[in-house]
Amino acid sequence: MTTYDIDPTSALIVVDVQNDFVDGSLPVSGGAECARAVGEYVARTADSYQLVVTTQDWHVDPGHHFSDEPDFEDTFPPHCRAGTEGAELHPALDEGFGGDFTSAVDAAVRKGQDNSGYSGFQGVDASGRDLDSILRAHGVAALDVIGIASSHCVAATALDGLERGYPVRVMLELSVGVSEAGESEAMTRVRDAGGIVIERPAT
Ligand code: VGL
Repeated sequence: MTTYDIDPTSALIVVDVQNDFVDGSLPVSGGAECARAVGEYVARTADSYQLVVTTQDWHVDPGHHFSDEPDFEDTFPPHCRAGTEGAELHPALDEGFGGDFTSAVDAAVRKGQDNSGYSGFQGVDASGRDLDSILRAHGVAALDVIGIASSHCVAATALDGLERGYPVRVMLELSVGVSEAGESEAMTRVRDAGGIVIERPAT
């Protein structure tokens, strides 16, 4: 795995590494490998970050986001229903971490209760604090965004972060997309908005 220079004032945002996106109702190819790699990465780097934050899709009634005839771009099979097993963080995070992954997590936000909820910035923690407030309260000055899916929630979180003035990096080695084309289009948008996208190393 690549070694990244980490700004000690930055936060790591681990986006939606949830059961449904790995081996549940909306599996993303490479999800399990991604979850394990994220676990390993966090084991190695959690102390180097100002903050480690997880996001979770947490759908109650997300309207047209759920469809019986999904196009996998704007509409999807039902997934990550609030309170279900499918919405929990995937256990490969623990395997990669070598223990309880959540022991390294400083804040956890849930999003998408009544909408598509692509961006982690739509998320709130258990006490109702939104992601931006959490980051500002901890003096976070930059973001590394990784997870599932690069084509959707990783990209939306990165774009929202840039819009709020945070320098943002996306590490694709620690992310997977719903499709290659979707990932590539989304990462072009992130770059165009001023973000840094770090490609997967050649294998
Ligand atoms: C996501 C597709 C549908 C994501 C969420 O977490 O990137 N992708 N809903």
